[in-house]
Amino acid sequence: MTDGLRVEADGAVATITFDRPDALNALTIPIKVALLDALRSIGEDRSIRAVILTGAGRAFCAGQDLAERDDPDAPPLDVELRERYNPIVRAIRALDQPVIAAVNGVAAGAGASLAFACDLRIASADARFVLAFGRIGLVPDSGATWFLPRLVGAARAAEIALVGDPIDADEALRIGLVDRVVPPDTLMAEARAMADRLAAGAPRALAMTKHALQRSWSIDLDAALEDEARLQGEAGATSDHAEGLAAFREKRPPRFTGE
Ligand code: LHQ
Repeated sequence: MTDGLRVEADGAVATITFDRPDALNALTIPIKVALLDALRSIGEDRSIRAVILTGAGRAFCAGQDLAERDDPDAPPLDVELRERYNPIVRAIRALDQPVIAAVNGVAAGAGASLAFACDLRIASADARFVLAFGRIGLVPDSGATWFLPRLVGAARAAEIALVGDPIDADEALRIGLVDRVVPPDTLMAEARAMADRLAAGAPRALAMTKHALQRSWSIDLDAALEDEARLQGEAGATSDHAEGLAAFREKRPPRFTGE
């Protein structure tokens, strides 16, 4: 556990909370190191079947801590990205467990990018996304140039990235940047309900689905069809598939084990 990041497991759901509310959960090096460690250990923990990423206070995450950049010994930006941000984005994508961003407030810069990297986004009505990079003379990073056009299409991505106007929760829902918008006081309950649903799913099939959706962006239809056939062969050989069929026949909810 590190100052600025809380990681809690409750049953099959792990919740990672950016916890530096006075600085809108801006990311320092220790927080980034702790986040990467947490993602890696969750990845090895088969008892965790879904992950929630959220922020304490009125922000999800304001991105890079700009005060940290005043340190003359701060690593160059490209090094900071290669060594700290990019591994975090890769770790979220590589997790077998689905990751839900519960966007409780402003998500700016790399904070927005981390929300984009998650599998699902539930936003509080108070949430807003700010592609703050351009305002400080930087380019979108931590996957923003890759995720944004895939989430909202090329034209909207260009406007969001180049013009940089904040996007409120309703607009984010309208353009497909978030999956649903809920009242602020119900956000965590809604995220938890979604996490519980995912945690009750067949873990290997969900993991294969997550990774297949990801791969689909870089392969053609023939390759995707073959990918699906290969994965279905694997999924069909699991005990969870047999359990799913038995539960259907017996008209009861399935009890998936991940086997
Ligand atoms: C902050 C921050 C913050 C420190 C609010 N840092 N204190 C990767 C590679 C390496 C380096 C470069 O960057 C990157 C990727 C990036 O993430 S670049 C983008 C970095 N983030 C930003 O530029 C966002 C800066 N923040 C803002 O624009 C605003 O604070 C937003 C729009 C997020 C929220 O605005 P307000 O709701 O009006 O809040 P505020 O500005 O009053 O902030 C509240 C406090 O939080 C304030 O501190 P204070 O002591 O005055 O109360 C801010 O200084 C602090 N804070 N963001 N990133």
